[in-house]
Amino acid sequence: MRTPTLKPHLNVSDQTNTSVSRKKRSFKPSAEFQRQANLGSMASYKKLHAESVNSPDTFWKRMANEHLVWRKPFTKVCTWKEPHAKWFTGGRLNVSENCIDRHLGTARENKAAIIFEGEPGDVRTITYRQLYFHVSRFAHIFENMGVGPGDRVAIYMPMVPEAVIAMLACARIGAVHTVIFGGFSSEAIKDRINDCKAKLVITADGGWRRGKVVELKSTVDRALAGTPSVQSVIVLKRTGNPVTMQEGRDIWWHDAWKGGPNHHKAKAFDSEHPLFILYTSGSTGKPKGVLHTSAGYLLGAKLTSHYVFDLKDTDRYFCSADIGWITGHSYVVYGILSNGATLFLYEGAPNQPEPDRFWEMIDRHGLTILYTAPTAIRAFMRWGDNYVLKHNLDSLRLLGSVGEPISPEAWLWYHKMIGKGRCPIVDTWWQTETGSIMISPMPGATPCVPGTATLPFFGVSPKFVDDKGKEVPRGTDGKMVITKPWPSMLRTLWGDDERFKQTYFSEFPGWYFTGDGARQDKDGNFWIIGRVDDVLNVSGHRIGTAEVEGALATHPAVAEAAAVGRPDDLKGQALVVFVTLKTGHAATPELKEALRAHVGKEIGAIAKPDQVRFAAALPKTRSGKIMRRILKQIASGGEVKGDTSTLEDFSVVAALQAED
Ligand code: 7RM
Repeated sequence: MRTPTLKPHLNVSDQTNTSVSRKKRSFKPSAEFQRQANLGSMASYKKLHAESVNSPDTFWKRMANEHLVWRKPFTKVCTWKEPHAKWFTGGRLNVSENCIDRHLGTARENKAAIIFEGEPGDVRTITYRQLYFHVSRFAHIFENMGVGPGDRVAIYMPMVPEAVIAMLACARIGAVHTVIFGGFSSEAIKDRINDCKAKLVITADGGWRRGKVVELKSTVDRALAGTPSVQSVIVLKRTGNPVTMQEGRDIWWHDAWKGGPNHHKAKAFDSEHPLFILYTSGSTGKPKGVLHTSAGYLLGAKLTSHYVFDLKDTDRYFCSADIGWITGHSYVVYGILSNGATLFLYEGAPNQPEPDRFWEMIDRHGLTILYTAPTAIRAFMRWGDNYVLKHNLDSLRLLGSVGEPISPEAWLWYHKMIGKGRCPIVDTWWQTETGSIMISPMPGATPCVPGTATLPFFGVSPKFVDDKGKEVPRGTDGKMVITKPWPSMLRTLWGDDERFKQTYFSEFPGWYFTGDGARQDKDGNFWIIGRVDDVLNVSGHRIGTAEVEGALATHPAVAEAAAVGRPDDLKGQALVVFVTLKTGHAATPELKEALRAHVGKEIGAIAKPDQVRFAAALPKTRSGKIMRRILKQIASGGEVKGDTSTLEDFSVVAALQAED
């Protein structure tokens, strides 16, 4: 399947063409930051990057030996038979041991691995030693339940330490976790569990979000009505809200916990042993199960955390992403704990009880690094500077951004208001599929220019091409491809290798296609523009328009639906759906609300359309394809421009513009 041509897509989410970015302000790392940095000069960056792309085997061999704990050394660095990569063949290790046991017997043993704060204000600290004990117990519990290497375990949890413990316990016994974001509906859970045939589900009675309990167990119960593979459910008591426990299937976390052994000898697994499946949106209705394996993934997460976050033993690192997303996998769990830093984990919303929650926590816990998303930064800006100014943010030394392009305005606000002009900002570009950060400044080396993710990480070699795969000149927008395999790249899509090839390696044979449009400026900096496929980025969440359309199509009133994005100040993109109704259904405001609720039920609240527009007909080509490009322009309130010659009936467009 070819993605549509570039042009019409690129202008939609282009937040980089602002007056500020034209000024080309550059922020060099301070001498003070450079002195203490894990990588302290452009010369060292250039040297290592050159080595990583020119002699990848030498580079990755050294990095894998320096950064990972091996039980059995690998014999071959990389085997690349497009599109399948194998890294560190012959090697064996245990990912959980690399995140926990390696720190035991060192000065890190009794330091905080996790400082947790619940939304209601409860605080708990878990040392590396204690984390070892918790994970060991659950590794035994899972094994006793009949879960073994390669078995799938679904995790549907709030942001609490037990979620991290569950992930690490899976890794410890070689089980494959699939974390499902707590905002997904029972339908979405069911589809994911059935796709990977999970045996065990780990959930909670609920979690706290904006002062309310998010029910998780009841949502799981509805999903499990249609998931024959699930044998057991472990339920953490978090909120104390009543839940139904099904005899013989469900067991409380604290009951399972009682009397188990405190030590678990981790077995070593092959470098390519599957570590997790993470479902993500693509351009068709069915979510893709991105598969990551052990050694390469862990090395990517570990190394980028070391260099990009400049992680130190003394850091108290806060990432606001949920563990249900790839950011939560790589930069809440694996990259941070494998480096032995202290992870700060927060359960709830940034504006609970007041919009200064993050700043208050940073001050109280003395947090040193904050990694968050542009959509959150835009919300902070909107809530007002006073919430920030009330608190002392002196402990912060580094800031990060991920998930969508950060506008120069938001960058400058983040830099001045939160970083007090003192903290470097790492704007990190990467994807669920890439496993770890691919383009980002090195905070002690790279001059930052607001709006650009700057330069590629080690081993990353991007190119920009036109629709035919021909490289475009510097400064020109192109589709971004990655030309060489890297250790943390996805290995396949679970159960659908064909789709894996089709999605990532068919458009430009030989290269991995990112799905993003981008350009490189004359200084070599990379400006990411946004998706060129039918994937939206709503508040940093990936949503496939086809998924939303598929959900709407199952509503009895809907004849046809088309979902598009429209630029939105707060969310980056807002989701607008155009719907034609079956005869006998009236276009009422109540039906609009019902359709929004229906999408919420089918996918989850994050996919609820911001706007539902009824239409008598949708603009189509003569061959019957919906022309989303035109709908996008209408949704954005703009003129309908560009080629409309393939449009079957122009009056449809006029009618759409007149409506709503
Ligand atoms: C980590 C993550 C991936 C998509 C990606 C981009 C967009 C992510 C940035 C960005 C501009 C960034 N994984 N994206 N980071 N765009 N600058 N720093 O977000 O799989 O959920 O999304 O997100 O379009 O393709 S993801």
